[in-house]
Amino acid sequence: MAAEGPAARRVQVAEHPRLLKLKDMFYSKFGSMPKFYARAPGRVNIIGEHIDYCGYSVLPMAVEQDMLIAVEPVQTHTLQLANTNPLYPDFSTSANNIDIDKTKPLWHNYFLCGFKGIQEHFGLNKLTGMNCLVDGNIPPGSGLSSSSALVCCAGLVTLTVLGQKLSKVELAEICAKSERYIGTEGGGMDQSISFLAEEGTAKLIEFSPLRATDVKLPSGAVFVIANSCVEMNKAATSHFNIRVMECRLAAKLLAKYKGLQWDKVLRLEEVQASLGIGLEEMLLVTEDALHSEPYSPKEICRCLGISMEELRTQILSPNTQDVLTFKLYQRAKHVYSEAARVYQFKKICEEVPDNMVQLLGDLMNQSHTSCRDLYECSCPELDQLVDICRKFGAQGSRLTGAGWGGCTVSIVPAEKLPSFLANVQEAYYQRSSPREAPEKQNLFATKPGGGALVFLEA
Ligand code: ADP
Ligand code: NG1
Repeated sequence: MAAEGPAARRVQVAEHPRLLKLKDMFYSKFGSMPKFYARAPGRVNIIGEHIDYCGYSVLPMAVEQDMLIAVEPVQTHTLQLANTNPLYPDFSTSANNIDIDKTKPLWHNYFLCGFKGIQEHFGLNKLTGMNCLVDGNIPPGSGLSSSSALVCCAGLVTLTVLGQKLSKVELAEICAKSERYIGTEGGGMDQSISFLAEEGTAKLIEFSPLRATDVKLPSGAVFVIANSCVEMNKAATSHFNIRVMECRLAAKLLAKYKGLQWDKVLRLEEVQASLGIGLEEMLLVTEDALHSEPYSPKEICRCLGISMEELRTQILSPNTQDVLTFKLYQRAKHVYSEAARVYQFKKICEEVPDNMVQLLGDLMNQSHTSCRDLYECSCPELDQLVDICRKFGAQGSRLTGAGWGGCTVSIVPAEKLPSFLANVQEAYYQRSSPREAPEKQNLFATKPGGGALVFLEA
């Protein structure tokens, strides 16, 4: 059963200041009027970090911040992209010859990922051109998925211009796959929540097959996002892909240890599914099968009985082929324990115990510890921010998204919110070292927002 595609909503542009501004800028830029607008939101991942690409469920919600694009289809086969932010230069290319340069994650390449994904899905080689003006307000490189929001919005724009229909699940799957053209081997969390989000509810996102289930968050608490102000572009470094490869190698070694057909195995979840055992038991298997000292490529080849060439070309991604050590034990321990925390979080939300906020906070704190110590995807600024958030009233606080910078998410009892915001503002943004971006964008309470949409002028 395919769910409906993203809704098209009729709006009076004059009543929406951001749309009106975009429309005016579009006219100044292209000398014509946009025919429609599309938006796709960013997200905050509440719990379940770095486990989507291992096949495990995650628990994000969409945020209000989004990518908004004004669009005019044109008869030429030229794709013209402009951005309201002067940091992102204009770009133009033939719509029939999309080339995505993996060596430089320039902003327009994210648009091209979504564009190409839809083009390929329908097997089209002569695409109509379009003029697009992009306006985004998700802080970039901050773990709130600005990149995926852009890929998803571009995918939705392309689908709309083609006059085709796809379900939200199909769109999410296409965009998850096509964002990998940028070079990062991400899971599908960001694209899934961008399309499948619904206002007022977080979602448990499960994979293979992709599906989303409502998770009702506690009414007595607020989720607060705080930006460490350390920006980190996933595609410009190899941190992210190294983790994906470490998980892949750990899955293969665990599968081999358990006598499974390891060469077909890519994800840690597949090992668990093949063994038919629980996550607790997988942690014990990990302790038996792997050692905590880092593995050299040579040792991995010996364990798997493959050549260095096979390891490099058949298992590793292009930007991880020269990595000297892989930490398999620590990464697998993080993944199996984090996957268990996601289910515990959902169960607590369903059972609504009296000390719910405290229990959820404890899980978020454990998640941060695991990200910091086992997965090593935190950084000193994130650790400092998490400590400050806890000190001023958060029941739990953790990094969110890929890490190595970006944002934290904290669960704060509703009555403590005003003092929490004032104190964290003082302690992190003013006292330690004055951070530049305006206060509202750095520290804000957030609620589950809605998913991607097309707007037509009424
Ligand atoms: P994240 O998805 O966590 O925000 P990424 O490093 O994956 O971080 O993606 C950030 C990149 O997305 C930016 O470097 C930029 O290329 C692109 N991007 C983000 N916001 C915008 C925007 N408003 N307009 C154009 N490109 C954007
Ligand atoms: P962000 O926070 O957008 O960099 C990345 C991945 C997710 C997930 C998280 C970590 C992409 C597009 N996104 O998100 O799939 O693995 O890291 O949980 O690669």
